[in-house]
Amino acid sequence: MKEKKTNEVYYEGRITGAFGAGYMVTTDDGRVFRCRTFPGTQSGNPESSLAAVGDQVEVQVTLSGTDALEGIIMQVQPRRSALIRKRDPRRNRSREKQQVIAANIELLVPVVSAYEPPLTTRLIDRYLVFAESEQLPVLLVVNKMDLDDGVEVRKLMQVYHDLGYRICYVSIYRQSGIDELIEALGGRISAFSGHSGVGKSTIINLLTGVRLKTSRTSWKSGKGVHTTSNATMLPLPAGGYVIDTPGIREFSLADITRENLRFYFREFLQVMPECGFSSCTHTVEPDCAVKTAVGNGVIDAGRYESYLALFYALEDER
Ligand SMILES: Nc1nc2c(ncn2[C@@H]2O[C@H](COP(=O)(O)OP(=O)(O)OP(=O)(O)O)[C@@H](O)[C@H]2O)c(=O)[nH]1
Ligand SMILES: [Mg+2]
Ligand SMILES: [Zn+2]
Repeated sequence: MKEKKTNEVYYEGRITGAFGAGYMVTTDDGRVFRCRTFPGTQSGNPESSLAAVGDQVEVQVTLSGTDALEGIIMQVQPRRSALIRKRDPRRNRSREKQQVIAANIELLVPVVSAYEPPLTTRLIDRYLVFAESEQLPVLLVVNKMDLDDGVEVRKLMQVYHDLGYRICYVSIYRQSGIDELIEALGGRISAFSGHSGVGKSTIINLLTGVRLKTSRTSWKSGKGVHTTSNATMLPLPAGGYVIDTPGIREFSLADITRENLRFYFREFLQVMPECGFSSCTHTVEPDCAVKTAVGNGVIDAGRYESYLALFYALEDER
């Protein structure tokens, strides 16, 4: 019997896939390892998921003659940003409060569709609040423009355009708006998120040439059945990555309170100083400049309704 000579090698890499208990780690020079965590894995993010797609990690690989494909995650670096889903306390077997869906993303891409499922601005506002609170750039994508003449949808989206958010209108069926989308992603690490059935996986398949599972009917069940169940990070031909996240129904606004919510509606910032009370919540107070601006049409009424809905919901989310 030949004596095996083993030696340990360490690599820096990024988690590019999460599958049950295992992770795929891709190093900067393109090596790919199947990895797992172990009780001694050092976390830079206590109280949160130990490892998630997008995490920067150090892995230990034991070389034993042939090229090794498996490794152990020794250390997870602190996250610069995180998309989080709140745990269902009834199903939460681990003690972590927050489940990280994707880490270190540089661009949040909320995807909506013109129809099927119908476009709801309330969800867009929720994403925007999250992005503003994390100081994360946003790109809004409206898919399935083939199902609409575009007039109504563009009218609904005009408010976001006026607020300075970039919007890409695409149709995968017609292959329209794709070049503009690729340009807008700009080599960054982007997280696509949105209701089930809006076409996230279909868009990502087209951008990356990878075949993610898509579904014809998932949104119709209305039960949050998602075709995509694990976050996957895929390289874009022109640089950067896209993360296909499961359609997020309960997007956690963990760091947002009734007190700071007002700062995440960017159009409130200019008028807020004119409110009668410096601590004005823009809900029931008299002499409120935000409410006046809504009355004048300076602030969009739908946006203000989203503010109120979030304001009153925040208490319950704690
Ligand atoms: N009409 C039309 N349908 C589209 C377009 N893009 C995607 N679809 C369809 O929309 C359905 C859902 O697409 P998916 O890519 O699975 O949606 P998803 O957002 O990934 O859904 P989950 O993984 O469940 O979150 C599929 O039947 C697609 O073929 C489009 O541009 N136009
Ligand atoms: Mg999908
Ligand atoms: Zn006010």
